[in-house]
Amino acid sequence: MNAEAARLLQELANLTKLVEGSPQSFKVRAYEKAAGVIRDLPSPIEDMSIADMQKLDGIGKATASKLREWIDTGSIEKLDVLRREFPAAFVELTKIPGLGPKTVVMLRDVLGVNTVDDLRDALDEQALRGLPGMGEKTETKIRKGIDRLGLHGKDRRTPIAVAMELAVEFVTGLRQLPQVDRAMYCGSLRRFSDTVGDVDITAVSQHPDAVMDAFVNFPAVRSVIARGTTKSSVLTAGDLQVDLRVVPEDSWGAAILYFTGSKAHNIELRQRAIDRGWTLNEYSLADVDSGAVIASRTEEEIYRALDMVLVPPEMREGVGEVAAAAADALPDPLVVADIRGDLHVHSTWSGDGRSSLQDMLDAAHGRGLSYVAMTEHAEDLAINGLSRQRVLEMASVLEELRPKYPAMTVLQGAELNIGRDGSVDYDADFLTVFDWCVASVHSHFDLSVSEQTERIIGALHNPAVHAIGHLTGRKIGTRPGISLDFDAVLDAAAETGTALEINSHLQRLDVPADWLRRARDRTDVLWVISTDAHEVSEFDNITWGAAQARRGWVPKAQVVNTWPAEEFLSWIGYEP
Ligand code: DGT
Ligand code: CA
Ligand code: CA
Ligand code: ZN
Repeated sequence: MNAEAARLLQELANLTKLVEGSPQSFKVRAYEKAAGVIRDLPSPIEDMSIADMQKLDGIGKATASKLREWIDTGSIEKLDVLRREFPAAFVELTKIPGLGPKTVVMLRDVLGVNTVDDLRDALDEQALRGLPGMGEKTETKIRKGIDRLGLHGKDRRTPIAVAMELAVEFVTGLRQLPQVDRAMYCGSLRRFSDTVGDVDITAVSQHPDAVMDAFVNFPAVRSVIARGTTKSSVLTAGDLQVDLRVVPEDSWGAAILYFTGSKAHNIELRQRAIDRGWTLNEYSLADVDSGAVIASRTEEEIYRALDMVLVPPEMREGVGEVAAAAADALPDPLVVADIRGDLHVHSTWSGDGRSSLQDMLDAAHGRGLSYVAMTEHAEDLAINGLSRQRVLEMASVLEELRPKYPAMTVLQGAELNIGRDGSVDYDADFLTVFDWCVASVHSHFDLSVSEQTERIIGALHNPAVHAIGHLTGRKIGTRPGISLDFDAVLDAAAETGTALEINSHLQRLDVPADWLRRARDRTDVLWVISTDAHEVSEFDNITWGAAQARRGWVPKAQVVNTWPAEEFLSWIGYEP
């Protein structure tokens, strides 16, 4: 319930931005803050009275009574009114970079633009350029934004971060039902695509009817598209479709294999079955003539029968994995347990960190990491970077903390900002204070390909820089990444020995998987998988970083933080 309540508050915040014409108004910030509080709340919100809620830091009376209204009645009148005023198709417009709430409301009032498709029409008619503050350049920028976000019509897809949260909630809810023996999300989400068209859940139960009853009544369900005994589909807020299929225990392996896809992967598997006189469908791998089942209960058995090693779900894209699995030539799949250090971590020393330095180190230690780099933001990030003075203060704090962690090497790092010209913070002399530096793009997202490429190559050549953080700077579904000549970046990374980060945040997953795959034969490039954690719970994001690396066919040996401490520390020239 808390996750759903937090989403409703966030939706209230988003719609209020449109009413107030500003993303920064007091009300908007209050809703956003409350959403964050509810999301992290350990106890169920439905057990709290209005008075209890108001005792939470960040929840005022108005928000508390809206939450109570939702718990008691299942809806919030204020939200319903706003949804009528600003339908989902209209709200979509606010996701286009450069279009603020004021502008989209103006476009609606002046040009009758209600949807992204309307906006495309208006652009085609050059209707925007006469409006205040708009010209030909703005039109081009907006058009590019629409194309790159894939926001139009049937192509509309949901970012993995949004879909994952919902899918996990559904799967957890299903597993808690006494009638459910197994449940798992499949489809593009299990393959770890950046965006998904819908969520496909497969479950095993002896009582499918009871399962469907519970499913269509889950808190996140906004409306029911179809309700059957073995298959149902629902829509959640934000119009994400979730399909649930209940299958017999005997078919579990065949079913999750089939519904995980991809279609291209399934077609190649089916061909291997046909070559052997068999059929493969969502029920089983079976002999064509006798109908005898050859394998069906687990994916492993099916792959084995087809003379293949198991293909990790993230690799099932029909890009050569079937041939590789038949030749046992897949890269050894990288798993979380392979990762021995985290080299991009923030604490409250950075203005946007949410856990203290000591809590972050305790958590890293508790996870059994053998090295960790505290990479606080650097001085050029005006709002929350560390001044030189603060860096030196932190050095002595770290010195005091180190003896607490005999089994873990604590590095003083920095997340440097790559300037427009490829330069970074501080100066060459001062940078020697740091044991490990990540350099990332946090500004100037709109430069040309050649400018961006040169900028990154400049940072790669900086002797203080060990790794480039979140290479493209994309936020999936909200901000396109910078344009780069990736091959030139790979060449420079190889030449300088600077690693490229795979950022584990679900909103980032940066370097993108298709780029990683493009680099899969580059044995000369080094990678580092980092959480970029800003609070203790975000160390868990390493699960996503490992999945991203599998999806990108990244060879384990080239990932520097899978190396034992001694090897890694000698690579960076660290002397305690
Ligand atoms: P999405 O939802 O567009 O992000 O991508 P998927 O891969 O999740 O596709 P979806 O939801 O249409 O179907 C789920 C899986 O069902 C898909 O990955 C493969 C499997 N499948 C097997 N055969 C077929 C087929 O003939 N048509 C479709 N649509 N899916 C199939
Ligand atoms: Ca799907
Ligand atoms: Ca589907
Ligand atoms: Zn960071």
